[in-house]
Amino acid sequence: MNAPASSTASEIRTVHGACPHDCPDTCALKVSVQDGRVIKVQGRAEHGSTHGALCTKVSRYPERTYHPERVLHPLKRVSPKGAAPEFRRVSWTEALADIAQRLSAIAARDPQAIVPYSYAGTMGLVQGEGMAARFFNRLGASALERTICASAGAAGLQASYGGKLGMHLRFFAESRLILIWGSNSIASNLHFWTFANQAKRDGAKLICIDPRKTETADKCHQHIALLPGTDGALALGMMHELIQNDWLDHDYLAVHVSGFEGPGGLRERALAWPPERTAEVCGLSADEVRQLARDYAQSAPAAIRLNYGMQRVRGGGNAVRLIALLPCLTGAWRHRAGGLLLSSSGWFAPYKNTAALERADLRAGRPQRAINMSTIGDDLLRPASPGFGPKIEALVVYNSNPVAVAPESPKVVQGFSRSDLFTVVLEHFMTDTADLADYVLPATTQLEHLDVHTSYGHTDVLINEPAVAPLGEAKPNTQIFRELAAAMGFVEACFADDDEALARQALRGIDFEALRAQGWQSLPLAEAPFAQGGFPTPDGKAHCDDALLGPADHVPNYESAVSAPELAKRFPLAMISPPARNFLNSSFVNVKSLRDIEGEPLLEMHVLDAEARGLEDGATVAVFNDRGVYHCRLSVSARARPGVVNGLGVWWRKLGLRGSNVNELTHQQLTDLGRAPSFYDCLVEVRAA
Ligand SMILES: Nc1nc2c(c(=O)[nH]1)N[C@H]1C(S)=C(S)[C@@H](COP(=O)(O)OP(=O)(O)OC[C@H]3O[C@@H](n4cnc5c(=O)[nH]c(N)nc54)[C@H](O)[C@@H]3O)O[C@H]1N2
Ligand SMILES: Nc1nc2c(c(=O)[nH]1)N[C@H]1C(S)=C(S)[C@@H](COP(=O)(O)OP(=O)(O)OC[C@H]3O[C@@H](n4cnc5c(=O)[nH]c(N)nc54)[C@H](O)[C@@H]3O)O[C@H]1N2
Ligand code: SF4
Ligand SMILES: [Mo]
Repeated sequence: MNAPASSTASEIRTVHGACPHDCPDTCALKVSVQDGRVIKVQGRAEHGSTHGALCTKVSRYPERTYHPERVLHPLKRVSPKGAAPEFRRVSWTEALADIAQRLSAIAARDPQAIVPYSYAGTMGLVQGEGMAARFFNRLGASALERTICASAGAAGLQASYGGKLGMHLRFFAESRLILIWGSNSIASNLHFWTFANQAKRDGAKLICIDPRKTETADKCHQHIALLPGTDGALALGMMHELIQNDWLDHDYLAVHVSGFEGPGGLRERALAWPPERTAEVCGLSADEVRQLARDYAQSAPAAIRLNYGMQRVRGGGNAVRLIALLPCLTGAWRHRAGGLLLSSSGWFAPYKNTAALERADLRAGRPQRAINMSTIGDDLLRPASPGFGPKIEALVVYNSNPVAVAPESPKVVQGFSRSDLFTVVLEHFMTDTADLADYVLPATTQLEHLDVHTSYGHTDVLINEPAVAPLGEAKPNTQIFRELAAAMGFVEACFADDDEALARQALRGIDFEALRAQGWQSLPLAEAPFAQGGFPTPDGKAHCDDALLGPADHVPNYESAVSAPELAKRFPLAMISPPARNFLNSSFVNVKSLRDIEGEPLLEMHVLDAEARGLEDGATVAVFNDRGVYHCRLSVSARARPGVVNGLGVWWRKLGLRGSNVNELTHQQLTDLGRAPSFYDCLVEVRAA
């Protein structure tokens, strides 16, 4: 049933798949194949969290795979960088030989001038950093700090808990109170919403904490529309109330938490945040803060679904660190339906054999400088220097679309347009990034290759079997790096490992045959992981003594009236740019049926802000600051709170209005912890275009 073998005419065969996208749900797929063609992609009914349902995007996965604009053979650039992109079809032999020659010449001077650039176009262990990491380690290339999404929150969780660990998804169904915090779950974490909705039907209260009145906020009992970047302050204000009203679990605190009591401890620091101060910083009323703390303390079990939206600001790391301590103060962790979930990915750590998969030993002690993917705009424009190392001379991009998704795109575009930069892009489509490549190499989609997947929203390992043969001349990422390794003269045996060997090497303690047979394997984990403490820190306790910012637990955004008053006079609106429901980051923007649902790139603005500017609903507007201009359609909407505008979705620049997207406006300053971008820490002004 799982073999990619050919089927007899008209017989429908089903194949076990896994959704490859950067989404916490990692759905189990049932892929139906007829006459060598995928005819349908559905959710596996038997899989616990997938429950037979997919989001609209991935139900359209065949439309994406069989898209008439799929790149199906290697392309070589024939127009100068900066001019309209023109490419010529070349053979794999010609492309690989030329790329190997170009990279070898650079490597002979300094291999660190070559930089891999990848993220989560696929989350698969095999097609992600499987063969690719081996290739770049053997080459001695620069490392990439993969910070663009989650590293501030990861650092916050690490500080509090010692790892990226959280509640089990399914037990949210039994919670009495759920704080949906910085998460538009209905759009971006649909299969969590199913469990939250179950709790709601059983009488639980749902509270959404989000500057935007999202589709999820519509379905919650209460919406707390705080200002962007003030979540750390809100957590401190809640703690103030928990302490003042003695809503603490003293036994849990005494045995399982360190750094709460004593001079400089969290108790003392939180007492500096009475509801009035908190309310002023957060743009809320003091009663909202008091009532939130009361609800949180008095409804057991209380659960928090935190998501990454709230950590894309200067203080994002410490905000996560503080929110993660709330269930330690109340002892919510004692119950399996209490606690917090930001990411479950740490549960997989013992089962992932990264050393075997990525083979860091192939670096053989050579130096390795790291380039932060979130500052690629600046770094491409930097000359060689002792602090920076060599100028970047070559980029190999796979599983990512940096020209659209990285912050401050005017600089990213300028960097990618350098005529002396050699860029290779492995892609399905001619994205904004592929348009600036020297070579575009056709990669397979999830329906055409093998992979294994972990998840950051649940705790199952999944397999994805290839359903059909690669289309055209497309090859899996692994195969492209295998052939590139051969062309470069790398002879180590590990470059001959096939994808199944890579999949087996990537996992340990998982029965691979059982995984194949069922399509997934669940990790054997405790139901209430921290009921008796046991955090993965050296002393087994949760830590609030890591005052990583020093005495200030909360910092205002880089761009705010508090920290940059002159800037705020010129650009008085705070802009956040959360995901669009029918795209996945910049993926699917080119799938017409999905783009038709989204319509046009939108900026949501409150009616008071629109009236103050004489702007009408539906107008084409220019959103601008000192970094750039973004053209989009204005939606005068109650989804925006006064003073905050919502620029939805990361559109492909070339499919947006006048060739721009929201990252024209974002900046490259990094978060307090984790060296991540602060996409939602951005001031703008808006005028009619
Ligand atoms: N449909 C769809 N699903 C997706 C994605 C997508 O692009 N489209 N992206 C995927 C990816 S890459 C990720 S990382 C995950 C999670 O990605 P997230 O970015 O967490 O996704 P959301 O839950 O949609 O959005 C976060 C929410 O945070 C809110 N927010 C913004 N600033 C603040 C703030 O300062 N404080 C608070 N409390 N809230 C704030 C936004 O208004 C938004 O509603 O989702 C994944 N799922
Ligand atoms: N302003 C703003 N910017 C943001 C965000 C935001 O909320 N606001 N969100 C940020 C977040 S959370 C993230 S995670 C990043 C996401 O940034 P990226 O990880 O770059 O995500 P995508 O834009 O989806 O681009 C992934 C690309 O990989 C390609 N791909 C998919 N599978 C394969 C494969 O098997 N092989 C190859 N070679 N290519 C493949 C797809 O075709 C797609 O073009 O964007 C960030 N940028
Ligand atoms: S994008 Fe998320 S919800 Fe949609 S199919 Fe993939 S894992 Fe499931
Ligand atoms: Mo992300």
